[in-house]
Amino acid sequence: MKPGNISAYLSDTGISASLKQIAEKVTGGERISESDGVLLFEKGDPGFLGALANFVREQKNGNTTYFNRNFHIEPTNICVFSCKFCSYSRLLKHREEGWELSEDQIMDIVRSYDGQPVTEVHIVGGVHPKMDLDFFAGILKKVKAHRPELHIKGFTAVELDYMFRKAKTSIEEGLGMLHKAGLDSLPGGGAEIFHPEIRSRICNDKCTADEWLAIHKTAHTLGMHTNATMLYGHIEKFSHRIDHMSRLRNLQDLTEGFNTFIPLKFRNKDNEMSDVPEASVIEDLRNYAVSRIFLDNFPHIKAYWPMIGRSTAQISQAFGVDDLDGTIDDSTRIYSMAGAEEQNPSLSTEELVSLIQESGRSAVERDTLYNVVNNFETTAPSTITAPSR
Ligand code: V47
Ligand code: SF4
Repeated sequence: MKPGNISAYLSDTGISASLKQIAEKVTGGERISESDGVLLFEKGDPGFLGALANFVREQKNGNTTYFNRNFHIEPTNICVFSCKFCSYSRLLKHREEGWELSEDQIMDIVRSYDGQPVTEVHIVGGVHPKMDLDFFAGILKKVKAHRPELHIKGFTAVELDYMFRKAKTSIEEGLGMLHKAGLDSLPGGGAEIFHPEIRSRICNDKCTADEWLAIHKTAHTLGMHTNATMLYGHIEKFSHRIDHMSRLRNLQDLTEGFNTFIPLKFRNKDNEMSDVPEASVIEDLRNYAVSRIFLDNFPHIKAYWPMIGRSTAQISQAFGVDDLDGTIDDSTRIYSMAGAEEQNPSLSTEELVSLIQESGRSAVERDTLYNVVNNFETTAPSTITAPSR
């Protein structure tokens, strides 16, 4: 499915003057303001937002949708923090359901992918009081010694902030040490919603927005690429989402170190925010679209398919998304435990390629830094284009 053409909207007299002005800015290559971003959320219907986001997407990434072959390691779900949206952390409650992997167990997981054409391992988990900087530096060295070409994307800024404080080291020193040990890039987790009005209510005890941003800025300075996430669809307002993206856009202007923005849909199963209803699929799509339009300096927007499910992942490609993450196994328990769409997320490369091609896009396998690993020719019989207005 492809959205309608934005020029049809621009010549349509039925559309509000303010939305038309924003569309003209975007098609003219001009950056939109924070108030424009809020207005898009408030007034933009899905068809209009999809058409405008698709214009940006195709300018940046053409018809390509990327994926990669990766696997996940979650060293522990024991966590010293108590984010209200988290269904995963087990420190105070249900400690018996917690897991803590030893170095050997982690290396067993790495070895279990020997001979498989994976290019990346994503290491992320809870913040365990005893898994410290030295423990993780040792693991990074072992993984690199075992499989030097495997890209290690690991540790959210929240995990790193805690590790560095415990080790009484600066961000520069701590990150420098992990980078030297084998850490190649940082995932985007822990960002949640930066604005203190919301952050104080959903994750009061972990690192602040400024601390999160400082860690990513330092990583960029060290030459590492990173991602950024936003946990949306709970108690935040549209203005908080735009504030979040604006802080990221400002840092990206300085460093150009972010690769990908990943909106993460809040799931409400078994957590302290279970009374908060989840966003609709339409809202998910509108959110992808506004992210693509607002973050004009982010190369990629990723839909994390295990969270939103395969169908929404397909449609998201018409709303600004150009990356569907990886062909991964069922090891990402942070989502399945929160009620994600895919309870056993596993897609073969062939399945992911067809999922992309059925959407009328060209599937490209990438490595973590978006170098092309494999280009799959489009074999989809037809592209279904939504009728122009
Ligand atoms: O920061 C926790 C989220 C994140 C819930 O960089 C929840 O490629 C929804 O960092 N509902 C960690 N989300 C995951 C992460 C990530 C994921 C995919 C790709 C990348 C990347 C990074 O998981 C946390 C938090 O925002 N999360 N609980 C929940 N109930
Ligand atoms: Fe810990 Fe992360 Fe869960 Fe927060 S979201 S409680 S930091 S595991």
